[in-house]
Amino acid sequence: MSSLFPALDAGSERPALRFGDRSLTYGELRAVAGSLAARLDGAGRVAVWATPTLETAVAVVAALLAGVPAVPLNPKTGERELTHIVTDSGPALVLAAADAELPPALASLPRTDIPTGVPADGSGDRGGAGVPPRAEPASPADPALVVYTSGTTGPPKGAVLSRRAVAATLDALEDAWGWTSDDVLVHALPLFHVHGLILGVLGPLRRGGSVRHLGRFTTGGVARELADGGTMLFGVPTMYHRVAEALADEPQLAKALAGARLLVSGSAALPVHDHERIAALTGRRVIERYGMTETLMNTSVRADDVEPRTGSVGVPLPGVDLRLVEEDGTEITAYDGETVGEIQVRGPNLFTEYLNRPDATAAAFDGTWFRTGDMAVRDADGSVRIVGRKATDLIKSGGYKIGAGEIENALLDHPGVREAAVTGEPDADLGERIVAWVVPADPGAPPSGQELADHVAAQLAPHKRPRVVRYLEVLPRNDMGKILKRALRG
Ligand code: MCA
Ligand code: AMP
Repeated sequence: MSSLFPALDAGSERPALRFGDRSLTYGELRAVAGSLAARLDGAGRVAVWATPTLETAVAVVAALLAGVPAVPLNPKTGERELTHIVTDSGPALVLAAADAELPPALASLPRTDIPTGVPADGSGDRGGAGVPPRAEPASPADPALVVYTSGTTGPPKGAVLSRRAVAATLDALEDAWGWTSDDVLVHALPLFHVHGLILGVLGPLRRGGSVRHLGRFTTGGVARELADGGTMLFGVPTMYHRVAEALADEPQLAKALAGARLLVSGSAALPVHDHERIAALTGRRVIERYGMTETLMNTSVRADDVEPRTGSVGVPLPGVDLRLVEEDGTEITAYDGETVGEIQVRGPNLFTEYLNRPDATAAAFDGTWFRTGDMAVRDADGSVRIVGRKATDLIKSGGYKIGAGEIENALLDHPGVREAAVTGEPDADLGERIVAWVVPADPGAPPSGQELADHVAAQLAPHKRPRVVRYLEVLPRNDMGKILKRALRG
């Protein structure tokens, strides 16, 4: 793997990135990201203020060209979580769009504005002629990105993802999806997670194709871009649910989806009802792939699969070993569609470690196998169906993974809260919604649900805020004092 982005080395007038009315060709991206990369050489880790804009894509590409690991930051992250991420990852500087306002938690970091205009030295004509391709100094085992992800307890951990892992996962998807330089990917995913950033931006760039990012998700935006040359759509189930809801009233949307080459859903399970509504109204089947921040992509339904695969996440990707394991560690050999076990994986797609957390890294592996915590069955043809999750304290809401423990800790920091427990409840739109069970410090004057939601949003992130708050006089506990979450029901 000499380069993560062969098409960027070549430079051309082909479109690479489009965000709203701003775009860059491969030649322009080479010039802009190349000049930023020259300034980052040897910088150590760099944080990227990952707004859903052209700047974020340029900054991450520049960091990769410079061989400097990038730490994408959710620009809506609250104070407590941002302070943790910055302290833990220790970036040398933060890259941000020139017009971005940075919060106090980043005040101590030097800031570099991300350019998006081609340098004025003549190196950036549309084809980028005259700019020598940059040698990427890093080796495949070197870190490309550190992506923060929630666990059941404690603050988020930084998953260190190597250049090899990024390349391996994207090349495996090329095979599974017939992904080529002719593909124009449309999406509106956030750019601080694997789905939106690695698959959704680095994916098209590695293929020499292009990406059109909508800035924010709307069904109208999806319809417009797919009708105007988009060939692929990536989304989380909440987005496909909203598409399914809108189809009856938006004939242009159905037509645009019908014309796409590939509709891909991931990050959480797409409910059968939404699969079926989309298939019925567009004639197209959404395919699912299954991955994790720590493993990148593990399985996918193949684009050339002729069978409808509703409810399946497909077969292991090339290079990925996957096994199912019983509670006692015994490997399940049956491909019977009913024996449930934990998915464990190994392959070049796996993360290297959790940053500064050798304990957590060691606990995540069973020998060379990574324990995903996802429970599944395998069908006779090797395809995998996910049936649940080992940890009840992990919630998937809108495709975001959220640990109950981090929300409980934030709630307990509120002076009006004496005790708190957090659970996930089924939600047609979000998959699961976060429910906070609160024993108020003063039963006569409990803090309002809005106040607690705002508190969690300000400390952690808006997507971690409770959508429902229920008040109790005491939390149900067992003899050992452990909260009985199963006894908490609406
Ligand atoms: C509401 N808002 C608030 C508050 N209440 N802000 C501060 N304080 C409050 N109390 C704001 C929100 O910030 C947001 O602002 C707006 O109100 C609406 O927010 P919300 O209702 O939460 O969400 P939504 O706009 O309805 O978003 C649904 C969504 C989103 C678009 C589907 O959940 C999403 O983008 N999900 C993608 C998750 C993802 O990419 N996961 C990948 C990780 P504003 O309007 O300004 O936005 S998993 C992964 O990477 C693995 C590898 C995999 O397999 O893919
Ligand atoms: P994250 O840690 O945020 O990267 O989320 C990874 C988790 O998302 C996995 O462990 C799964 O539980 C879930 N996930 C991802 N893709 C799918 C899918 N297609 N179907 C069901 N669950 C999924």
